[in-house]
Amino acid sequence: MEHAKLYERLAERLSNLEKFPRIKEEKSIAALMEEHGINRRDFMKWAAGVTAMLSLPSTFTPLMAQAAELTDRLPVIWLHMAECTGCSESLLRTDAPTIDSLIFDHISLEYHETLMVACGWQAEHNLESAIEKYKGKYILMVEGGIPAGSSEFFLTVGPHGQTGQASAKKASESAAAIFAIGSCSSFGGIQAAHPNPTNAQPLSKITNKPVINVPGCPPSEKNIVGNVLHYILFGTLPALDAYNRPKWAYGLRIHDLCERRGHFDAGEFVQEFGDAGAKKGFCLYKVGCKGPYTFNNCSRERFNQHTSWPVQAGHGCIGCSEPGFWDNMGPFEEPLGDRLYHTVYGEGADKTADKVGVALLTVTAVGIAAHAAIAAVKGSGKTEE
Ligand code: FSX
Ligand code: SF4
Ligand code: F3S
Repeated sequence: MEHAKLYERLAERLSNLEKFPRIKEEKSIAALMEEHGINRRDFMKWAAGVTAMLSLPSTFTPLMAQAAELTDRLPVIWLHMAECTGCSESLLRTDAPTIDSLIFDHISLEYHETLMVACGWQAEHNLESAIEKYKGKYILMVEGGIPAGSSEFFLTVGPHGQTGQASAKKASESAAAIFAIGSCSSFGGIQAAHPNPTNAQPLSKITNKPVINVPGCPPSEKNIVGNVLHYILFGTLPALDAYNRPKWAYGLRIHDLCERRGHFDAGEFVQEFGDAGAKKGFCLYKVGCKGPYTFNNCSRERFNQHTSWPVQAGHGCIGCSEPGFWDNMGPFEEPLGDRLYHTVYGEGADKTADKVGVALLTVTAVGIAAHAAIAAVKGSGKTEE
């Protein structure tokens, strides 16, 4: 769609949304930001960043700002299954509130076990009434793998002892959009790692409705909030890859935009942690970096307001946004070597990248082969742009 037409369509959607009553009585996002010393200029700068992250033209920045302001029209139900709560922490655990975390405050969060005051019967009642009240309108976010029984280990939630599986299934039925937040909910995660004692499953195996996966252990706050804003703006599913991950966030490999990539291409590797190469910021492939096999935007967006990310901190990517990474990507501090790893776009591309890292080809050959790998990845994507 042409940009002008798309702009018009999105502007119309937002102005319709604006007519809906605010669900929360609390302060506007502008007032919230002012209270935390964030001025309009910072807010617009942030909106421009999110616009670029979602691969939209910069002229869409005012729409993005408006979408953020309208997050209080959106009821959200957030369920916890089997996990470490790292996904929620990713968004909330900041020393100074970021705009992303303030947006999360602003959203009408109808149910979130970590954040809400209610407990026991009251909490269960809140969940039931939110599902009923906002039928067909709420966004469901599920964090955690879902133990699906068939062994003596399973998950129950609340005083009625409802299984997590039943609770996730029920909440999915009336949701307007469903996000699996984190690798546990997207792919099963640590619970589903061998031998998977609770028969933990991804959310997509529990419901028949479409699930947008937002993996990462945890996913960055940017990817969580970006998905909410995308939904407010478009009201439709984003373009997804074969693992139902939004392409705007998971379309490229970590390796493609890594700041150490020049060293990979030049054959300059850290041989062991703390050596001279590590001090010079060389490539971490030989100490286990799985960036060549991992689709995520960490190397571009980083974490904590663009402060840092695993590779910048000196440890390789462990592939935390890939299906089954606990079983497939280990040992985390050793290269995968010659093992073929079946990625989203087929093993061919990764086979090439893998061989490149292991064989330490000449600089030119490395460059060519790596670019061939990227081209192969791009050329064989099987979903629409
Ligand atoms: Fe933890 Fe969330 Fe990992 Fe899982 O993040 S950070 S174990 S993806 O479900 O809490
Ligand atoms: Fe960066 Fe890892 Fe790729 Fe090296 S192997 S360039 S550290 S992503
Ligand atoms: Fe995970 Fe790798 Fe990013 S380990 S956080 S996908 S750098």
